[in-house]
Amino acid sequence: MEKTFLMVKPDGVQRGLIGEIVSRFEKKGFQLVGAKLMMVSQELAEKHYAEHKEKPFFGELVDFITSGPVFAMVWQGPNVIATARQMMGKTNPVDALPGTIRGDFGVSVGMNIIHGSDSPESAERELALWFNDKGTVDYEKTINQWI
Ligand code: DAT
Ligand code: MG
Repeated sequence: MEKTFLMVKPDGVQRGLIGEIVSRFEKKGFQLVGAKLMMVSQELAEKHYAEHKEKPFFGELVDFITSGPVFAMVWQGPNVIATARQMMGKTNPVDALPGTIRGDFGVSVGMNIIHGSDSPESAERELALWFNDKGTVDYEKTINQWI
């Protein structure tokens, strides 16, 4: 079953949006298989955002993601990678539609509340980086036959 890496960023944690965000993915029909509240090291932040190393905002990005606890999660379900990206909304909240997480709760591109893997390749890379095959639980939910 497809898995993706989702993370409530420090702004989302500070604003008390963990429950709201978890709830949206649960209600959609996806299954939570791993989660942890954690501080992000400089090293992990730089690896996570390696694709943006040359961008002018790289320093700000790393400073922001290490500035407070994040809530890192593994979610599972059919097409969860692409669907979670739709539910998050566009990167810049000004472009994110109402009804999406960024569209409903964000106003600035830096503090846009949530991260989600953008492809199967990044999901695989990010899950290995953040969960390293540890801290996830394989379990059956009987409700899945109705989803
Ligand atoms: P996404 O988080 O939607 O996958 P991304 O991978 O292009 O977007 O960028 C990673 C994060 O970097 C993004 O969530 C917010 C920040 N960011 C992107 N573009 C930016 C910009 N032009 N100025 C400042 N921060 C930016
Ligand atoms: Mg991205």
